Amino acid sequence: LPLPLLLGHSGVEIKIIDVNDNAPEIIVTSLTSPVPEDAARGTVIALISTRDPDSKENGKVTLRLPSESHFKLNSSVSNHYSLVTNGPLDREINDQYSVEISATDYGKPPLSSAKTIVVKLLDVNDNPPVFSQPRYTIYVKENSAPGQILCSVSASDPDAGENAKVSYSIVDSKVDDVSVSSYVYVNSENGSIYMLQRTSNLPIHFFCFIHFSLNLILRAKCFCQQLHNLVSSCFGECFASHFCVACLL
Ligand SMILES: [Ca+2]
Ligand SMILES: [Ca+2]
Ligand SMILES: [Ca+2]
Ligand SMILES: [Ca+2]
Repeated sequence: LPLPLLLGHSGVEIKIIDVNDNAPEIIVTSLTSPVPEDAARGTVIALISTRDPDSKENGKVTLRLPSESHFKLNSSVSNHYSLVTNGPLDREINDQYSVEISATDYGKPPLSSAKTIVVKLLDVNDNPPVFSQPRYTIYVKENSAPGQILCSVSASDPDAGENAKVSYSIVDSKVDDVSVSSYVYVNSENGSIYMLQRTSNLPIHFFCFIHFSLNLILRAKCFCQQLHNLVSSCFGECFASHFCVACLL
C-alpha cells in the first residue's frame, strides 16, 4: 500500500521594507503674480505643499530657498508652506524674480527635487523724473528776437508705461507782477524753451520756474534764474545776456 501523503501548513508573512524611491514633489497650490513692487514685507506670494509617498524618514520633507533671497518660506501645518516677500522689491532693478525652491527628504541617501516660481513685479510710480543736467546755462545775445529757442531740457523717469511719461511746464510765478509764462514758453512734450519777448524787454530780476509734472502726482522743480549780467565779450561792442537755469530737485 502506498504511504498516505502528509501535508504540513505554515503561514508566511512578508514584510516589505520601504526604500526611499520617491523624490519629494513640490505642489504650488496658489500663486499671486504680478505683485506690486511696493508690496510690504511678508506679503504672501504663493502657497506650496509637498508630497512624498515613502514612509517615515523617507517621506519626511524639508523645503529650502537659496540663502540669498528676496523671499522666505513660512511653514504652517505639516507639509504646507507660504512663500512670502522678505524685504523691499524694486521693479527698476529686477522686473521679475525666479525663485528656486528645493525639497529634500530625510532618506538615506536623501532624494530631492526643485521647482522654480517666477514672480513678476508690477510697476508703481515711485520715481520722480530727473533732469539730464542739474543746471542748464544758456547764453543769449541781448536784443534777441522773440520766438528764439533758448534750450531744450530733458528729464528721464525709470518707471514703466504711463508712470515714466514726462511732460514739461513752467511753474506759475510772477516777475514784476507779470506772469513768467508771458516771457518764456516750454514745449510740454520735448522740453524746448522759447523766448516770448525780446530779451531787452526782460526785467532785471527775472526768475522763471520750470517744472515738469507726471500724472499730476510727482513733481520736480527746476529753478531758472536769469542773472542778466551784461558780459563784455570778445565780440567788440556786442554784449551778451547771461541766462542761468538752475535746477533744484
Ligand atoms: Ca519607497
Ligand atoms: Ca522619499
Ligand atoms: Ca515716475
Ligand atoms: Ca517703479
